[in-house]
Amino acid sequence: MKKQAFAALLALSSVGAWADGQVNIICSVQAEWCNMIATVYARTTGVKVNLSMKGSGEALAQLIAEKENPKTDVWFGGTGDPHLQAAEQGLSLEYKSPSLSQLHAWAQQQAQQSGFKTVGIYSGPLGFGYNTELIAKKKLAVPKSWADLLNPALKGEVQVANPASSGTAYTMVATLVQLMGEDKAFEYLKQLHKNVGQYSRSGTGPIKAVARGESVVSISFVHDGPGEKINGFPVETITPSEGTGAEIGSMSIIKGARNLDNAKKFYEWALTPAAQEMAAAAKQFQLPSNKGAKNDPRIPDFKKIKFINYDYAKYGASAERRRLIAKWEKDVNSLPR
Ligand code: S7P
Repeated sequence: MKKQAFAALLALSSVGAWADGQVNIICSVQAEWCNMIATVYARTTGVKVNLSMKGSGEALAQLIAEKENPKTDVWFGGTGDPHLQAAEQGLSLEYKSPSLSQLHAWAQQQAQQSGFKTVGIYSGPLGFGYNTELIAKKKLAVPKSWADLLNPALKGEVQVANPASSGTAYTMVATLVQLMGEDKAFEYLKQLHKNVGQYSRSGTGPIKAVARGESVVSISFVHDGPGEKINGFPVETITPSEGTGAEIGSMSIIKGARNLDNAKKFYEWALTPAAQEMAAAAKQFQLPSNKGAKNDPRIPDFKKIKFINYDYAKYGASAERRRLIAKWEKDVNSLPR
């Protein structure tokens, strides 16, 4: 959506002071996108939007904590695996949107796999971000493969989030396990650990650190790169030559939502092409799930990326996530660097 269209949408709205109630949303995409959807939705519908911004891992933790007394109506965005765990743990509500047939197959599959307790709203590939100026200054080669990240010259220069708190980093662990087999993947993670300068709490932290010159390379969703570049930072992205995984960013209605009607209305709106095009307007370049949404040219070209056949059902299961994270803590994170 163009800036002028967004401004016109705001100007058109003349609704009263939250005459139509409220909706409480946990928003797990970046702040600019969260704020844009909240503002446009509130101004065009008269529904007050209470936003709480949290990464996917943290959002799931909050929903578990408030299970007996939910304060959230909709969980918008965030990696798909924790949305599947929320579905499995009875935290989200079954809801079959009449718009499902307008969505790409991967988004519909996410809904079916969860018993219609979540739905795909975007997708994006996992890869690397790198600081072009630091790479040149340190005379390093651009990492093109998972293997390249083990280069001893990158010691302390790789940033990735902690899989225990971040859906992005969990996607990395699950991707490597599927790509290499579990034993080799954990051997790889132990080697990678030597080059990791810091495990951040949130999945978007590493590419921001790279963009600001605090680290050379990040393991990140590559759709988070163009926004940093637009903001003037020297950052590029690449996907690994051996293959990679992708997230199915998802949305769920919370079971026990206090504002259920408004939750369903927001959910329907968020699946429309116009709402999904706001991502690019907010400098976020995930692939929208509605087939009718216009795709910004800065969205990664999925046809040029080598993908693994990511098993969302298996790696979205709570027991598998718990097992892999515990193993990562014990076998990898406990090692000295
Ligand atoms: O909006 C950018 C993005 O990378 O952040 C989302 C997610 O909240 C990341 O969560 P973690 O902090 O738990 O890794 C992604 O879904 C999204 O693409």
